[in-house]
Amino acid sequence: MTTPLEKWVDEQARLAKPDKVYWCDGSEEEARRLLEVGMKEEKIGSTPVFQELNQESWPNAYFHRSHPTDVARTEHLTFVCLANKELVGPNNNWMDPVEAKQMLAKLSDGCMRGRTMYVMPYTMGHPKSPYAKACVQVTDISYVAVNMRIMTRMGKDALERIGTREDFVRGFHSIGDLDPNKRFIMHFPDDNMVWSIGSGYGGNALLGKKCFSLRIASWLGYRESWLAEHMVILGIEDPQGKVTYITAALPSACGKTNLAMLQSALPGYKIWTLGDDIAWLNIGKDGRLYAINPETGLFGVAPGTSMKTNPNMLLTLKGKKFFPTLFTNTAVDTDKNEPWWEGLSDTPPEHMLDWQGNVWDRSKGAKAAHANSRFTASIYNSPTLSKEIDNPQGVPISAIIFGGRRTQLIPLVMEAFNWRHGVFLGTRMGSETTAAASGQNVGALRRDPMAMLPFCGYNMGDYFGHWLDIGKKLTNPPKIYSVNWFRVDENGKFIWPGFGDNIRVLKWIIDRANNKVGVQKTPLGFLPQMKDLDFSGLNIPEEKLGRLFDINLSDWESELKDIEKFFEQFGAHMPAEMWEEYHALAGHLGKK
Ligand code: GTP
Ligand code: SPV
Ligand code: MN
Repeated sequence: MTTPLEKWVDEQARLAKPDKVYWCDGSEEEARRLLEVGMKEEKIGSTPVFQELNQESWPNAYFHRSHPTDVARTEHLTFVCLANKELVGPNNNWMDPVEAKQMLAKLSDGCMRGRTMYVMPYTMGHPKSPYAKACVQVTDISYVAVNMRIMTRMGKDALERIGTREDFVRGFHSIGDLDPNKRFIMHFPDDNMVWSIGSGYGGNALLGKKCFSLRIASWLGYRESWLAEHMVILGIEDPQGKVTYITAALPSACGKTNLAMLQSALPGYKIWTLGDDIAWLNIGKDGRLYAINPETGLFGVAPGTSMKTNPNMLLTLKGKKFFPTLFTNTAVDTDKNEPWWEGLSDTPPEHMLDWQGNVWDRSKGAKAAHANSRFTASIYNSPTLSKEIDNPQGVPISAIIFGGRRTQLIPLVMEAFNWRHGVFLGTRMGSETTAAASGQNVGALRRDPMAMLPFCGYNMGDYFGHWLDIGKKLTNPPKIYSVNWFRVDENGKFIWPGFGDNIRVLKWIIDRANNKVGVQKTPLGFLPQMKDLDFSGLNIPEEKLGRLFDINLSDWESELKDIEKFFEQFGAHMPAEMWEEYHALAGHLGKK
């Protein structure tokens, strides 16, 4: 008897017409074979898909260079297709699902000719977790298949979990001809399906990641009473050995991976890593919020990663437990056959190819690695891996952090008055844009509620309402905080040292969560009393640190206008409670 899974795969093969169909088992031996295929047979243009790097200095490392037009998520080509346009909201591009499927079927007809279709059964979440979801993705490039082995739990357990069920999540992926004009990343939440063609890059192609675990999963969570969030999950161990678990939502390229592996600048404190990008949050029987990381890998920003900023990440990249580690669009040191990116070392190597494969000429001043160049490494290689990583129930969360990249205005840290006010802090988040998405003016301020603007698979007004509903169901909710590592001084320099010193802020947060310290009440929220922040050993004048908490009323005037304009887009979908919070804040700041 043919199972629904086999039937679906067969339909995809009949449409895409690959030369071969290959079912992946997710094993190491298979990954080694696929890397060989990527080095010897498959190409992007004339470049082999993979290149082996120096196995002595960078064990298990392989390099991939993508098409130069295909180096980041493409939000303008990303669509959510529900029959009712109103449901997807102004935060998503919309196309009618029938029309979208017709268009995609035409583009996909024969798109895998001459190629292999890799079939990848996988789960997001531990296969034993009640919160995990069983999925399958097909793709026509070894790069995606090897990445998915690192990022998800692929193979037998997933096949068993799917069995003869119909409700598995379907992902169709083809690089097509990599023509940006024929590139679409389309979501069909009512069919549990993602259809992506024309891109081989990260969030566009590894469909278990943003496409399923956030856009489709947020929609599932809305209907099933849970949350799918763009959040890191970590445990903070204090000097007494007590571990407090928190999550933090920060927009793309704003510090999640760094936070997840932070090397504490305060003696006695230690960070345990559970996830660096996505958290699924469920309400436990005890009325607390529990987090699981649906992923198993770290697809992180390379530039800026070094032994100084993030030593645990570098140790993870050189870890040998789980094979392999991939580098995408970094530069390559041609003398040593090693990956390199800005920030890895103070002086760039003598001879390099830049991310496009051209000889790098330092006199031209251009960056050698792409600003959104990335590594893919298994979380199991992390020296800070939490022992709770495979706990099917997840970990209980004591605090939720919302943060953004704001050079002005937003204080270093602040606590919400209560859950509802905390949700408001999330909804009014803004961040200066980064290179993680293409086609944007990097550095421009955009509102990015809960760091989910590009990833919420339905109307964000309804999503805010959903957050409020979840709060009502939690008898023991986490406290909510806002943070900002990125405030600058008059010379445009970051005031806060960040990275390992962020533990000082986390310490205050867990001290609050454990009711050890008080606060000062301000119109914005609860701010720390300076005496409770451990700044010991920091070589920064008190006066300068104080500026991290300045409230500048005239800056807030334009901020409030911008928030109002943003909220208005959601019309009747915007919860009244959020407008009440808005007016309360405007009133406190003396604005209308
Ligand atoms: P995505 O993978 O795109 O979701 O990004 P992310 O949120 O995981 O960001 P990541 O930790 O990779 O950091 C992105 C950039 O921010 C890197 O260039 C880091 O060096 C920089 N960064 C991270 N933490 C800090 C910090 O505390 N202070 C400053 N100034 N920069 C930081
Ligand atoms: C992000 O942009 O938030 C990422 C990278 O984590 S991607 O997988 O491309 O979404
Ligand atoms: Mn991310």
